[in-house]
Amino acid sequence: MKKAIVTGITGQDGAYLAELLLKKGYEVFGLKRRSSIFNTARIDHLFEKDRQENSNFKYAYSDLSDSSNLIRIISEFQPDEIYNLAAQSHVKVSFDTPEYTANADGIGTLRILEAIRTAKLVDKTKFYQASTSELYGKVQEIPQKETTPFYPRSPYAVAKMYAYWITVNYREAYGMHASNGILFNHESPLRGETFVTRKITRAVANIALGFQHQLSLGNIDAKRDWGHAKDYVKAMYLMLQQDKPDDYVIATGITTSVRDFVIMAFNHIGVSIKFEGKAENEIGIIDTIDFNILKTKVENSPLKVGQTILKIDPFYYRPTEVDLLVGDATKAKTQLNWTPTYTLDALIKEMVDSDINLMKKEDYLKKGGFNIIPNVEDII
Ligand code: NAP
Ligand code: G4F
Repeated sequence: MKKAIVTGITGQDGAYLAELLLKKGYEVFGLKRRSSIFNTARIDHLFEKDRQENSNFKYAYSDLSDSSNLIRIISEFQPDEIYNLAAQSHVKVSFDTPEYTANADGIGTLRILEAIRTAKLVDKTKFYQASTSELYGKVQEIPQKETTPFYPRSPYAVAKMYAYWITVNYREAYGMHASNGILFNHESPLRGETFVTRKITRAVANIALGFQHQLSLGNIDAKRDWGHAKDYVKAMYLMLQQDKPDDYVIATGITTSVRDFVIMAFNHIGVSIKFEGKAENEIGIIDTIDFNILKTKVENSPLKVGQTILKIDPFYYRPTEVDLLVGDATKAKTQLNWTPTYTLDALIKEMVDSDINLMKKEDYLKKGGFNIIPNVEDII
């Protein structure tokens, strides 16, 4: 039985990857950090299975700032594979917490690589680093591929740049099986609520139900290449099954603006939007409503034509923005036989439907609508 350590187990990708590896018969050791509130909602179903069926899912407390903890865990568990998914992953937050972000996202990767060396596991343990399309930042080429020069535009991206190169360096210096997945944005019903896609799909649900009046966003003209996290964790796994380590872009090859994401998400409930005004004064207004569609999603919705449901709030602007990302995943297609299976339309449908179901639950109202994650029994 293969053994894998997954850092960032409580995050979106940690949850999907753990489920995938368990299905493939791995023993999975998830690393989670201590929190003052429960932070395991995305993986609680795996704990339940563990208790009921004595399955192969275990976890330990850990933090990427704690070298001795990482050395102890890696030495004791002797993993075949380590997937380093833990990170302060929010780009805007990294401008407020640049030093912490550098420590966790940059030096944290070094700590794991050094722990592998200290535990004398260089020849045994394969390493995956969660690299990012944010490395391309102010893009030097369209679309972006493995050979496109990096131009990071945030403390997050700069920290991830260190992590990328230290992974390459340990591969070249010590012969480690260490690979970078340069993943473009990937989303799901489990996506953190402060990333723009989930913020939008939650707002669509809440606005349709009358729990929220307006959605406030920042730069709606930014463009992203959005895929589904389920597809992207498969690529992580495939990278570590190769004879040789390497770096791969994982993307759909299609780019869409935040504005169009909003339009598509509201269209899914039968609402079309028109935009008025410019820049910070721009607003989104309900233009038409197809009540036949809306009724199938939310009965007795209070939505009305002419209602303003979107406004721009400069609070969400970033000091330096990444305007456009679109990836070329030809290498992954050719060498890993990886292709995305979700269209953006299907992704949005799944996220909006999931959030409508979530918001309808009594629990949601009781808890004020925060910190609730879809209870997805079988997420892969
Ligand atoms: P996420 O949902 O934000 O999850 C991040 C995980 O890291 C959470 O489990 C979090 O714990 C944990 N974490 C944060 N700081 C930590 C620390 N100092 N020590 C230990 N654990 C820590 O992110 P994701 O979307 O799953 O992304 C997974 C990885 O891929 C991240 O490294 C991200 O930067 C990278 N990435 C993501 C995307 C994307 O579009 N999703 C694209 C490219 C790369 P808590 O649950 O306690 O917060
Ligand atoms: O959803 P976002 O916060 O994702 P961003 O910045 O692209 O980063 C995500 O993807 C990266 C891969 O490229 C990961 F490495 C990273 O960890 C994270 O998962 O923002 C997307 C776009 C940005 O241009 C942002 O300015 O949406 C724009 N945006 C507009 N209004 C907003 C908002 N973003 C957020 N979070 N909130 C807004 O209200």
